[in-house]
Amino acid sequence: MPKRIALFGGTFDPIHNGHIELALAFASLLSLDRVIVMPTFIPPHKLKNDMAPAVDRLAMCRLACAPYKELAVSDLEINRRGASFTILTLEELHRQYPDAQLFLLTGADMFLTLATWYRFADIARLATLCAAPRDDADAACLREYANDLEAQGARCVVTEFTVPAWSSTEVRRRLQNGETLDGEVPSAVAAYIATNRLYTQNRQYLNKEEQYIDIIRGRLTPRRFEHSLAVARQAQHLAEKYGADPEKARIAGLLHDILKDTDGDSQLQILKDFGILLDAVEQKAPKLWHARAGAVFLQHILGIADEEILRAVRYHTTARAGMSLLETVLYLADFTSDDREYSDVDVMRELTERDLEEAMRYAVAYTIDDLRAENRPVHPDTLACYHEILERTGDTNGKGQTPENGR
Ligand code: DGI
Ligand code: FE
Ligand code: FE
Repeated sequence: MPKRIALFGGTFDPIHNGHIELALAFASLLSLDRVIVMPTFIPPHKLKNDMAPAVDRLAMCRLACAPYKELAVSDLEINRRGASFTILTLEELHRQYPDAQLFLLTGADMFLTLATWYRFADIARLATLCAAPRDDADAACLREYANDLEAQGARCVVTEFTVPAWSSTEVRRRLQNGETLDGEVPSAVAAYIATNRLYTQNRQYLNKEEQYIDIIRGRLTPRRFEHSLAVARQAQHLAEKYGADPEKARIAGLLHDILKDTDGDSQLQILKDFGILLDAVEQKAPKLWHARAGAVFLQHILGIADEEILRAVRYHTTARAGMSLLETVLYLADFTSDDREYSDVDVMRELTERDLEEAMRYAVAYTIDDLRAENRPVHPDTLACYHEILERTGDTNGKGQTPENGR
């Protein structure tokens, strides 16, 4: 039986990292056995049209709290469906855990209104009232207010540390403007929002592609953005020419470098969040991360389910043995797009127009030579790709053409 339990209520629309940080900070500060995250029911007449349905708010809380053993999520208030009076919930918790000491966690804003809450005296009798300031000014305000409450017999905890003022409103605003989230919410929550298209009703895209272009514009430097558009054009062209799906090729081209300008730590974090382990060569080669992490981002955060597109992005840097036509098209489009300028880009373009296999042989040999010249590790997938081409084309005595460096 847990002995020290905190109730953390709120609309959680959506739950964000500030909420999690606050809950974990109190769990450790107060040695809590459990923090119960309790999304409030919102009566239908109070639902604003940018709010997410209760089931989704609940699901996001569950995803966000899943990694932490001290955080639990309750659907008590949502299932009760009446107005979410905190005192009723506290009394219910008191019935369930008669021996436990109860705490009530609130955001700084809410804390400053506590005295006006329905049956405040009973709330104060049942639970210790806790808040964390957002900054120093806030801290002074909260302490003064806490003193007043204590004068009325309440027990209060206002923390010494501050918790940054992240907000659900800001998360919704970003999503409505087509901006991407960047660490404001746990990755699993971002994925859920994307998959279920929450908070984006106000933004009407003509099609997916328009949305993807907005997303990469926000994430990439202007130069990398132009590169992505150029690779999309070239991938579409090659797909039309060689019989791959031009639509998929365009999308893969647009999105292939989606994480190229994201810092390495964030890329590693995305991989970690979704349980992807890097192999030994990948760990030593940060340039390879954007392809793997990019594919994971597309799948889990943008909600792209198409395996062909995901694989094309995943292998666009290393290539691999057994590549599909779409993978080959993207790989070569990345080498031959309009914006590329390395010493023998013209040879590469000419080969790509003539014969995909020859072009792959040249491109992969080029990459391997380049890496060897710089003493960087060559990924086993790249070598496997190269050996497969040599076997297929019957050229087993050496690497065929060995291009110059300079890409
Ligand atoms: O993202 P782009 O610049 O458009 O192109 P890309 O995704 O093909 O990345 C090219 C970089 O990746 C380039 O610096 C070489 C590096 N790279 C490609 N294959 C390997 C590799 N690096 C290592 N260490 N091992 C590889 O097998
Ligand atoms: Fe790339
Ligand atoms: Fe690229």
